[in-house]
Amino acid sequence: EDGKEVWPRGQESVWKSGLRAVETEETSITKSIVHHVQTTIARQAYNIDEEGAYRAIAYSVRDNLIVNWNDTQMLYTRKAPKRAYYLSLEFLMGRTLDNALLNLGLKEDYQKAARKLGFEDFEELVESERDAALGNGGLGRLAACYIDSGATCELPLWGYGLRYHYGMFWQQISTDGSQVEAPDPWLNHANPWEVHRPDVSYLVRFYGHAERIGDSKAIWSGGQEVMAVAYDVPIPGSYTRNTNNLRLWDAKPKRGFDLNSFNAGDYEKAVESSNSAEALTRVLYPNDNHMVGKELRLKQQYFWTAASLADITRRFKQLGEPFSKFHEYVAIQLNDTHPTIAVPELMRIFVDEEDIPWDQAWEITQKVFGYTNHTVLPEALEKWPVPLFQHLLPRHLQIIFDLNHSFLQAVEKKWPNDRDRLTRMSLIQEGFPQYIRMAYLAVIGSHKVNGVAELHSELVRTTIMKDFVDFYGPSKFGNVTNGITPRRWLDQCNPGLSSLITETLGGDKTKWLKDLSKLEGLLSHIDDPAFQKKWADVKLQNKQRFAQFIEQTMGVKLNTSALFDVQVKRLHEYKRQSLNILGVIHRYLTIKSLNAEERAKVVPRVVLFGGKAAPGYYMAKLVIRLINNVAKVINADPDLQGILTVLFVPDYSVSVAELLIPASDISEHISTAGTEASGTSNMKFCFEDLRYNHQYHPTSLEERSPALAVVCKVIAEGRFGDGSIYEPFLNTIRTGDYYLVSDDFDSYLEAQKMVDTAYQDKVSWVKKSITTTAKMGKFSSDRAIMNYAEEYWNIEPVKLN
Ligand code: T68
Repeated sequence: EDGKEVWPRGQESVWKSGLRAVETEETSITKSIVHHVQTTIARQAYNIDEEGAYRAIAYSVRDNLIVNWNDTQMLYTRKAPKRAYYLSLEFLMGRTLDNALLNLGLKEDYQKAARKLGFEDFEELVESERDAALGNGGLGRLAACYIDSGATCELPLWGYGLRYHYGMFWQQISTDGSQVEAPDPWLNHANPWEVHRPDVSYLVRFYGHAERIGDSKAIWSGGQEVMAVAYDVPIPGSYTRNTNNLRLWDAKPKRGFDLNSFNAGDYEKAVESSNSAEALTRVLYPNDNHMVGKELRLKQQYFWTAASLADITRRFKQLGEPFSKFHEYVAIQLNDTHPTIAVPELMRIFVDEEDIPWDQAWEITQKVFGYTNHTVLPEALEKWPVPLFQHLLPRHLQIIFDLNHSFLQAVEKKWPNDRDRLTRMSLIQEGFPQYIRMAYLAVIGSHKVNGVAELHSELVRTTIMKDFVDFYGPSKFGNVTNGITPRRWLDQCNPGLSSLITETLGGDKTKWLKDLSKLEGLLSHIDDPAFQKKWADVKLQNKQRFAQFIEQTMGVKLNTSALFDVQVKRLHEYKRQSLNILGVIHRYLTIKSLNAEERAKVVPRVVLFGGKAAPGYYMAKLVIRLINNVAKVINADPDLQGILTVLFVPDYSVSVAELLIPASDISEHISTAGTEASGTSNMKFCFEDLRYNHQYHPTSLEERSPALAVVCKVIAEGRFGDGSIYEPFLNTIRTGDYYLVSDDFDSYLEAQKMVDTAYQDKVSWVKKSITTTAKMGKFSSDRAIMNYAEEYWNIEPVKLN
C-alpha cells in the first residue's frame, strides 16, 4: 500500500502499457471526465447535472493525484528516509477541488474541458463541493496548512487523523437570534477525495485486564476489539509532483455482528455491538479550548493513536532495521495533548510486544515524540480520571504509574525533600478521584516541546511548564511560530491580488508563492499611484464579491464603500466578541445622538461577525443572540442606513472564510492579553494586537467605564429585546469581569476612532495595506514546517522528479 517495490506477477511490459500518467492534454482531460461520467458515476451525457459534473471532474482530478501519490510513496519506500508523522485529531481541510487543480497547475485546462462539455460556470461547480470540516478552529486548520506545506516542501510527512462521519456541526440562526446546531453528514454525498483501503486495518483493544509478567512487561487481554480501517486522502504539493498522504481511520466492528448473541436468536442485540464500534468515529467533539471528559472522546483518542502507531511500526519493520534505530526513521509530532496516549502506547508496543528492555524503550520513545502546546488556559488542559483509565486502558495506566515513579525519583534526586515540588510535578493530580495530567505526560515523553508564537512559548516556559524547564533545562522548550498556507489563503481565495502581485514582482507566481519573503518586493512600488489604484480596486472587487454572496444568502445589501470590520473566529469569552458588540452599541448610540449634518460625516461601517459556539457553552451562545438582536435593531433603523450595518454571518467555515477574509478592511483580534496562544486568522487578515496587564477590579462598572455602563444599561432596559435574557452576560461584566472587557473598553473605543480617521485618508490606508502584505512572508506555513523539519524532526526533503 505504500508502493512496496516487488515486481509482482505477469509480464512487466503488459503492466507498463496499462499505466497512465498525469493527463494534461485537453482531449485526454475531457476523455477522462466522460469516462468517469459513464463508469464511476454511471450516467450519460443527456442525464448529467451540475452535481454529476462536479463528481466526474473530481474523480478525474483524483486520478492525477493518485498517479503522483503512488510515485511519491514508491520513492519514499525505495529511499527509506526518516519520516515524520503529524498526529492530529482535527484536519480542517475545507474544499479540495480548486486547491488540487491549482497545485497540479491544471485549473485552466480543466476549466476549458468543462466548458467543452457544456459547463460554462466552472466556479459554480467548484463551489458546489461540501467542506471537509473535520476540525473546530485554529488547531485543526493549522494541521491542514501544515499538511499542504509538507507536500509543497517535498518532505516525507504524513498526517494521521480520524474519519468523522459528522464533521463540525452546521450552524443556523433561529428567529430569536440564537444558534441552532444541525448535523453535518458530509459523507452522505460520496467523497471522491478519499481512497478506501480495506487491506490496511488493525484491531484496537479496549477494557479487559492487564497481568504483569516480570518487572516491566504485562499481557493485556480480553475486553472489546474494534477494527481500524484506513482511508487515504492524497495531499498534493504545489508545483511539485510530490503528493503526501493523510490517513484517516474509520471504526468497523471486528466481525459484522456478535455471534454469541446471534445464536441466542437476539438479532437486535447482535447488531448493537456493531453500532457501538461505529460510534467511535461518528462525530467530532465540537469544543475548542475546553476539556470535556467524555469516555467516548478518550476512546477516540486511543483508537486513532493505536492504529497510527501500529501502522508506523509495521512500516518500520519492513525496513528490516533493529528497533534500536527506530528514532532514526521515525519522528512523531503530537498536535496538542490529544494523542498523548501514544507515549504509553509506544512503550507498550516496545516492551510487551517487541521485548525491548524498559529503559531502552523509554530512551527511544523520548527521541521519537515532539509535543506542541496550543493553549495555557487552565480549563483547556487535558486531565483524565484515573478510574476511567483503569477501566478503559488498564495496561496504559500501569505504564503511566511506572513512568511517574521513576520520573519523581529523578525529581527527588535533584531537589531532595521538596514535597511541594513532587506534588506539583507528578503526572498524577491527587484527589478523589485522581487525575492524569496529559500535558505533563507529553512533556516527559518528548524530546522537544513547543509553543506556537514567541509570546505564547515564553508563557509556556514561565507559567504552566516552569517546573519542567527547571528540571530539563530551557533547551527542551522551544517555539515554532504558526503559519498559514499562501496557496489557499492568497492565491486561491484572492486571485485578483495574486495576479496583481505576480504582475508587480515579475516572473511567474511560483517564485513568490514558494518563497513568501519575496513579497517585500512590493514595497518598492508602494508610492506608485497606479499600483495603489490597482491594489484598492482588488479590495473593492473582493468586497463586491462578498456583498453579492450576502445578498444571495441573507438578503441584505451591503454598502461596499463602507469600512468592512470583521471578527471571525470561534465564540469564546476569552476572544471577546463581547467587547466588539458592546463597542458597536456604543457607536450606535453615538450616531443616534448626532444631527443629520454630523451624521453625514461619520465613516460608514459594516461590522461582520462569524463563528460557532460549542453547543454546551451558554455564555458564548448568549453573545451570539445579543449580536443578532443588536443587528436586527440597527439594520432596521432608517437613521443608520448606509452608515452602520451589523451582520452575523451564519455557519462560518473555511469556504466562507475564503470569501470573507479578502473582503475585509480591518479584522479584530482582541482576546484578553495572554490568552490567545497564537491566532492564525490574524495572519490571514494581517493585523494583530496584544497587551499584557491583568488587573483586579473591586470598583463599580460606572467607575471603570462610564461609557460601558451606559451601554449595559441600554441592553438591560430592553433596547435589543427582553433585557432580562442578557442579565447573566451583563453580570459577567459588572462583577468579576475575568476577561477584562471593562478594563479595555475605553481604549478599545479610542483605537476604533483611530481606525475611522485612518480610513478617511485613502492613500495612506492603501499603503498600510500593501505594507502589511509585504511583511507577511514570515507567516507562511512553509517556513513553519521547515522549522519543524530541521529543528524538531531532523528530516529532509525527498524530491520526486
Ligand atoms: C488554537 N487552539 C489556539 N484549539 O486557540 C490559537 N482545543 O491561538 C492557535 O493559533 C491555534 O490553536 C493554532 O495553534 C484551538 O484551536 C482547539 O480547537 C481545540 C480542540 C479540541 C480541544 C481543545
